[in-house]
Amino acid sequence: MFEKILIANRGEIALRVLRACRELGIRTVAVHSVADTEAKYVKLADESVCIGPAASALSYLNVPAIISAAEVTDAEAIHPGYGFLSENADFAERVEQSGFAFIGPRAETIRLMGDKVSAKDAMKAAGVPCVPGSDGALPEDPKEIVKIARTVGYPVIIKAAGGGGGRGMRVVHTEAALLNAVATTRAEAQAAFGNPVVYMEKFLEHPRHVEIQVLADEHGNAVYLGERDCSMQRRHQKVIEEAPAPGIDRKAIAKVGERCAEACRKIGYRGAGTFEFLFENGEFYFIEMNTRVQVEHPVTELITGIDIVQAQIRIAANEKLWFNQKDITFRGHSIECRINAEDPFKFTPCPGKITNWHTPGGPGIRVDSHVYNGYTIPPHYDSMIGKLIAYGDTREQAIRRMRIALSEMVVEGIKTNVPLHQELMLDARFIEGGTSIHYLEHKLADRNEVKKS
Ligand code: MV4
Repeated sequence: MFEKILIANRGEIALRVLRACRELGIRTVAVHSVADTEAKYVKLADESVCIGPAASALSYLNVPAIISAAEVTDAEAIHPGYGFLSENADFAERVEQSGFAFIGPRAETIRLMGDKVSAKDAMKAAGVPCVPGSDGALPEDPKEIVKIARTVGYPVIIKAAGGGGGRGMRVVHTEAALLNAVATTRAEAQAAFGNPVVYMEKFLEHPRHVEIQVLADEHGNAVYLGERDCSMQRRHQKVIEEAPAPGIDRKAIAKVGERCAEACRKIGYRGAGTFEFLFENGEFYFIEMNTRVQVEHPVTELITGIDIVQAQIRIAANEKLWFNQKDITFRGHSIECRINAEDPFKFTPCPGKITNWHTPGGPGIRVDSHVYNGYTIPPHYDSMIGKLIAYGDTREQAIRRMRIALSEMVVEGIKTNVPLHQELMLDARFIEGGTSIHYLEHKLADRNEVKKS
């Protein structure tokens, strides 16, 4: 096992990785920007290194500074967390070339999944069900493009190979709009990602976002840890996640989960990963793969009892998976509310000083947050200040516990989205379960309509 790990991230995930390291008896190095000198994980880490000014581009994205910090502190491995450099194949390559272990997949795997066309090709070849569409990149020939769209059937969606997570896509409803949409998406993709390659899919109108968590080791073993439903989102930012996904047949999950695990074995995947699917009319359609630990990993941890961050570290240290698929059991239900420092109605960020902070507790409640009473949220980063995670024997119990937890939560000095979560935990459609990816946005639009009238 490693003796010392450098954590190349900030916020709650830096603290989460630090705690995993502690439990494994591994010493930690926190790297931080000037703006995060007072952060909790910086103080709790065994060592810390300031790697640059507040701007992420000069600190948390500063590859030479991070590698130098690993060198001077004699760390053996680097955990990238999520966001920042976590899915940057060049970073993973530089880390390994500098003699450190990258806690994540091999650079070539990150590169394969970073290109959404090659990711889909690889998954299709490995037997993962995909959204029907162009097989690979769209050709230049307009006649060919029109032909492909006729075969797929309108509406279609044009997506950038270099995009992902909702960036660089355009829905097309008619043949008349097709070629313009392709040209515009290409131009935007070139400008945003330096890659004009686009592909086409059938546009699914009311899907749910259901993702499969996997773990794979360097010895050919791979398992799936069930699914998460992340449909409750606004502008491609997830707001609530839960596991298991309400109302989906367990046999269907086992089938798609096994396909994902088998795909991991086929491509030689290493570490934790997430297969993103759209789920509509009882079918799963792969869209993208994430090669990092995800914000919402705790809901899976609570229903499986498996520590995903520790698993990432042990896999990076070349350990064999210490359990197999039949040892994994799914018990109870877990829901996560992302707590953001933002206006609960206008969604504008609201950084500043927390003048009073009390977190809830009691049976089945977990709070993953790096903030504390008197902490000042810097304006330079993401507005998520923590995650409230509830567990119960049933979904109903998890919801009840979440309502109580939200009522106990005290955050003063800044605005947060706690009132939105309180509203959602009482929302009839949420309580029923199984809402589509559009539900929250429609609900918020309706709410604004009511306010205007
Ligand atoms: C789609 C889709 C409908 N049909 N693909 C958005 C994020 C990116 N990961 C893929 N996205 C979508 N791809 C087809 N063929 C709808 C979306 C989508 C979405 C997906 C997941 C979660 C939230 C979303 C919000 C809007 C659109």
